[in-house]
Amino acid sequence: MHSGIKAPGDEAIRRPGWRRGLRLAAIAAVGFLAAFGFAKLRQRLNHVDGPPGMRWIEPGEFLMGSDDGPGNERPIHRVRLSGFWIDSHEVTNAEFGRFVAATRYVTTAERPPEWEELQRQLPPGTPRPDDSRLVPGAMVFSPPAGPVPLDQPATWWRWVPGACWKHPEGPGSSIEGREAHPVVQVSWDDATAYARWAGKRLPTEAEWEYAARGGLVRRRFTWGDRAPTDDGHALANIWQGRFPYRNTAHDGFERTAPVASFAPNGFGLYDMAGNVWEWCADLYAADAYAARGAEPWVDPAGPGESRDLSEPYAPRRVTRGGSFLCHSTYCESYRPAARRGTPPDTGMSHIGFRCVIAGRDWTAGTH
Ligand SMILES: [Ca+2]
Repeated sequence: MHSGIKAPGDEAIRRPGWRRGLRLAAIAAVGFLAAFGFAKLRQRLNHVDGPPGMRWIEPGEFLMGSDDGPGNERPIHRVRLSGFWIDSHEVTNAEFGRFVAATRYVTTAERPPEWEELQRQLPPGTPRPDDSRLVPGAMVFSPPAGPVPLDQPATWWRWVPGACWKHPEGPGSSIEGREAHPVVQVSWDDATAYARWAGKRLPTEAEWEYAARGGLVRRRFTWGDRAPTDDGHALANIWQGRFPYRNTAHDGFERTAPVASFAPNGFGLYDMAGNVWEWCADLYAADAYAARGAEPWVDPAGPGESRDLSEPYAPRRVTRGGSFLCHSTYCESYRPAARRGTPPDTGMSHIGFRCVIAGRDWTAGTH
């Protein structure tokens, strides 16, 4: 028989297998399309139903903290959270500007510091500073000319009278051209006031970390375990070079970057690592996790009082996410477990925030 002609028997044997393959492929295709369509539909519903610029974070449980980081991140413990909406990016200068225009809000950095308030945060007996020091201003990152001891942040931070959100580096600087950058030089009070105006609130520290992890479990970074390098593919706006005096800005940004300049995490959230630190609602306690046992903590709202042995007089609020100043040789605070306590009344070049709305239901605000 000619090899190109099939015997009737061959056809009969082959056809069922061929048909079965086709049927399986069809089923797989339908399944894929259904899943894809469902995901798309869900995404669209999110888009239509959700607050603008926010992502829905499903209720769930996660492992908070780390076992190999600084003591204030330990131990890893279980946390269960209700669902919430979270801003997909940090609050920008443009957004903050709309708030200020609508409310004529004056930020902490634009008001003269009150001695009575300062006094409460300083060791008893601290003399009153000269009036020339009690002027509006904020802390501006000012890189030294060369290497300095890394335990002396005062060598790279400068109190600049007149520095505020509109003039982040002081008088003469402006946010023109930086409308899409995260707002900085805002205090915890400023961030809270903005959130209230927007019908939102600041995230709890637990909500922030859950969102930052983007669904990954026990990973070192928001994108996985690959450590950023000084000359490799940029994963976030952090520091490259020698901290704090030589920044090669290999990632494209010496200071803040426009929000969403880097890839989002698994939950579609931008800049949960680097760019600017973000205020959280919680008071800061270095040992906040110590009392948390094996049972999951449900919707933890942080300690009732601020505890930080290194700063016994100044109550602090939690900041998260690290900033454009973070480098592995100084602080690897772009890790999602990293946490820091920051005086709530101080504006700084590298601190901003984002907001959340608790629960699926939300009411459209007027803004
Ligand atoms: Ca950078």
